[in-house]
Amino acid sequence: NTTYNGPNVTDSSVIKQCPLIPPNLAGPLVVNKTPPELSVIEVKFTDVKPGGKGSPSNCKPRYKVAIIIPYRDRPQHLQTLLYNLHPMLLKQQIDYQIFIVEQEGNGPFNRAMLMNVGYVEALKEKTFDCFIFHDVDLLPEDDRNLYTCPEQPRHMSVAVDKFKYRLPYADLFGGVSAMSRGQFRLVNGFSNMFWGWGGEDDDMANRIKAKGLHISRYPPNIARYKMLSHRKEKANPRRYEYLKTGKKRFATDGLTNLKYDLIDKKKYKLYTWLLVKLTPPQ
Ligand code: NGS
Repeated sequence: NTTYNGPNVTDSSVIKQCPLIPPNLAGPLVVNKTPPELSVIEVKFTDVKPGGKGSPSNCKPRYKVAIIIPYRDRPQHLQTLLYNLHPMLLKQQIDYQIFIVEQEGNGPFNRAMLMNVGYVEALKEKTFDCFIFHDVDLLPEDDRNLYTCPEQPRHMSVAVDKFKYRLPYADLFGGVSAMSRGQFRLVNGFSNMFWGWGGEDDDMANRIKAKGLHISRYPPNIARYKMLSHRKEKANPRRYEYLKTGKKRFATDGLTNLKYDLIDKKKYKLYTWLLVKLTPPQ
């Protein structure tokens, strides 16, 4: 007469949950701005699985994380980011996948809309818990900056070398930011109205506040990044106007009216690539 007491936790065949704090973090990282060719990186990164996926082999990850990178025409930046990001994410013992969401055509760039697309398309693959929205030109400098699901939306790129490692203003939510699946749905994602540079992240900060959430941050000695240099993009002259009137559109402008065509999708070794044609909202 034996009673079953559930799985034996001392049994080495049962994989345990990963520790809350990953054990092999180093702290400050050596950032490399001159990476080898992509084909060389692909061979070198044996722990990265096709589609740009990684997960720990010896413990059960706590978080399923989609890294969403809005993109167009920055191959050098992409190569550099992938070279620096994958090793850090592998050490963080998360279950992750990198999505490059590329805007088709030469029209004004819509970073926010690409991130909305990334959220929707990533969820077709897996029920990710957490979404990290990541500019292609920002390289993390410390592996204690965990790419995990925050209790509150988390602004990750707190201290950037370009701003002398000081936060330019308190409500900044641009660069790299993290939101849970539920938080992003709650705020209806990003606005689809911001074509050209600027403002879309400030509108998201307003959405976050309007839903009673707040922006959280790691300390600046950890949430550090180097920015790769590039030409300044053309700013959207209407961004202040849209910001001012944003509140009345929070419920109707975002995930709820997102329109796009997925032109192509490929799983490369180091990332999942989505080519997207955006349709401006009516
Ligand atoms: C603000 C922009 C934000 C932008 C931030 C930092 O002025 O979208 O600068 O930009 N807001 C408006 O234009 C209304 S950065 O220098 O990092 O490119 O994120």
